[in-house]
Amino acid sequence: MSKYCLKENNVTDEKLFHQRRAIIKSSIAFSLLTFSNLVFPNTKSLSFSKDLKYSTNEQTNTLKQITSYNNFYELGSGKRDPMINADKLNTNNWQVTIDGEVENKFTLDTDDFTKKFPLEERIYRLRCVEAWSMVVPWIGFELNHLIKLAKPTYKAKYISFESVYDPENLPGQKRDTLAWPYREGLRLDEARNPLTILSVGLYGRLLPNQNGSPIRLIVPWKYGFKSIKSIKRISFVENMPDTSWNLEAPKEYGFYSNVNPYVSHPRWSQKRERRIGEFRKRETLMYNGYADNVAHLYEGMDLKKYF
Ligand SMILES: Nc1nc2c(c(=O)[nH]1)N[C@H]1C(S)=C(S)[C@@H](COP(=O)(O)O)O[C@H]1N2
Ligand SMILES: [Mo]
Repeated sequence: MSKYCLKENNVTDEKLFHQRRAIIKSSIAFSLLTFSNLVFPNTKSLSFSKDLKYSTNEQTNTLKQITSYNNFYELGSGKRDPMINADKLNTNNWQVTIDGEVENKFTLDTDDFTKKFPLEERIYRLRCVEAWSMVVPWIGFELNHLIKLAKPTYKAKYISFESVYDPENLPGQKRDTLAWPYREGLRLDEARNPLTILSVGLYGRLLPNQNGSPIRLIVPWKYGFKSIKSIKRISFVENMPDTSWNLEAPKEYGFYSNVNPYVSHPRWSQKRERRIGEFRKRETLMYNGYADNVAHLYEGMDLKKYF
């Protein structure tokens, strides 16, 4: 299971993965199966193709690590709270509104993005991506697919994202720990970069609630908080949008939030990081190791000023 994305391992297809799991009769395999049924209450599996071009070859984190150590302030501010409170997120009749400076405004409902996304072709890709101290086999599609459908007008310079707002059910939203709903933003060219994906699943199944069900962003070269979960609205806008963490602590969290070991957070160095499940810290790489793909987006910018 943890070798899900290794290039030399050809058993990465979801069906083979499940068949193989079914025939391994060890107790470890059994407990994995039970655990996976617990975190994927919705047993619907997704069809997708592998995308090795944008996948890391590194060992993936386990399902248990990926689903029990999370940040999702709507479900509480402790790392285990999102798992404990996962059932408080109601994803029934979910709709995502796409609006703002676009020729085509539209809404997507869960079925649209889990089985018949309007492109009417299978666009789901499996990508192993290192982001926020874990390597996760995400299943998703490039945000650029959706941008092409929406057809931004010449005025659209940024995209603003909003998460679910449901203070009656979400324990974290009963207090104003953050400006709710959770908000994030990207410059349009960052959003169009092929590394930027909307994810709907991991390890072959729909996303567990604590990981941002039913749809969340993954921006691998930025700090974790840019990867907004449980998205309800995607708006194309002319001006740089507000983001929840920037509103909360503007000196600590800027709009760009590119992983950058040379620019410290005011309260801590960002030179080293710990991968979940590892003891030794690693050196943090510029743009989280994706410099070849994204450095051109920031050419000529003062990265200390635009942090
Ligand atoms: N809506 C929402 N999205 C969110 C957050 C949040 O609190 N609310 N936390 C962010 C932070 S700080 C991180 S590190 C990542 C964590 O994603 P993961 O739990 O799937 O690893 O989600 C990001 N997206
Ligand atoms: Mo984070």
